[in-house]
Amino acid sequence: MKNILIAISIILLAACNTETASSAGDNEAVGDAAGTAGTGENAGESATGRETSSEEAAGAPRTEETREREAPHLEPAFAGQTRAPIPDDSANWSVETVAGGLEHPWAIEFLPDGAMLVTERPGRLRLVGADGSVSEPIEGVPAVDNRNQGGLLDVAIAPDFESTRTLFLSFSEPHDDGTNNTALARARLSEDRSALEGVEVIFSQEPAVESTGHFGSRIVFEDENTLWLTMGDRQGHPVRRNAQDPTNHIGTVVRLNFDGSVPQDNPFVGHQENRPEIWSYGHRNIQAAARDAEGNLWTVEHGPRGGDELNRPEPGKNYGWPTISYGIEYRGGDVYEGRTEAEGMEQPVYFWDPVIAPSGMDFYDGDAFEAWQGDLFIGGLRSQLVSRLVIEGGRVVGEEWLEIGSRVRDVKTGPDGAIYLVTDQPEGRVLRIVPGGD
Ligand SMILES: [Ca+2]
Repeated sequence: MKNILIAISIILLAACNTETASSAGDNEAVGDAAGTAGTGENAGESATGRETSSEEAAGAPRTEETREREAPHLEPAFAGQTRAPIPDDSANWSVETVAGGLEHPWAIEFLPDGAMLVTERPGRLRLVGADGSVSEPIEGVPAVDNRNQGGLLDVAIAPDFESTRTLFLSFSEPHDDGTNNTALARARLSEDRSALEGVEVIFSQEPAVESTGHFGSRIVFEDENTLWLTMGDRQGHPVRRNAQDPTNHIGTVVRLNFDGSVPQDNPFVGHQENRPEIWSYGHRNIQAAARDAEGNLWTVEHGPRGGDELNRPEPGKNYGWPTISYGIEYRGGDVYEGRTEAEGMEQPVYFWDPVIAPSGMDFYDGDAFEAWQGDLFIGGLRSQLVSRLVIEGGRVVGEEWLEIGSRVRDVKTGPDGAIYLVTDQPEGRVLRIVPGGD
């Protein structure tokens, strides 16, 4: 009997591991409910099939999302907070493959000459030429904990890269005791671009915990001196409760000087207990972030089932997770009390129910698509699309879906005006959205 139970346990564990391994990105969405395979990811994977809604027939504005909500009992706080109408103006586009053979690429960044740096989540950084050539791994990347959602994550070159060759990497920092945390490293790319020099870890999220999920993490430059790093809640109860406690870095955005020191105008500088690195808190898992033309930080985080959200994080503010949220738990049921509003907690600018599983975004400022100027393009994992948001006056007034057909992990406007993507696959690719087609 005991042997049978052990055998069953092993089979169940193997099943869970398969789920985890085959859906590394989507565990951002499904992983809270290890063991409820099928409720989240598989249902979501078929998300691109759309039907004409009865509302459309009745003359309501057309929206891209027409499926039933996961949490219809949670009412939006204001009109237009979800399911914005499809914009009248758009552009014809098609997708080209630029490069392939990349293992779970996580981030793409352009160098001044048009070559690309691409991270692979298992722990490699490569150069991809404009001609699609893929380099050997660049030497000197810090060791990463690449279990599940962890690994080498974002890459960003400093504003003064041309003179300093400075770049930043975010990653899952491993420790001997099995814990890990999101971390930020600064390094210099060697002149021949084959190695990193002077690698220095300038920030480590505290505390380190035993988890392989919800690391965030995107790097966004505010200006020539400061940057934001987005993080996650480290997945699961009770650790996620820390997102409501700004005396630690769980579920926060931090703002740092380029050497990792704290800018003295950060909101909690001088506070007795709160961490001075924190810019905003109460976030679940921010895998998409970008700066708009006015210099504001925008983020999109993986929410619970039916609760992905867009925020414009402001200094010192609380974005609510997990006390308030749209959506429900992946295993079903309300998140704690099922509240969407509370005193002192910010509403999302926009939310998606069902989720798109967001990862990577950019404001478009290229020359190739006149109709898309200033719009926000957000990559979707389970939704396998890029969501184009038209934003006016701090609100989303339009949403269009560009269906890609692969899990989109990062989005970046290229020097040629095309929108570049990387796909989250064992044989991941660099794609680009170009004008033309239908
Ligand atoms: Ca929130």
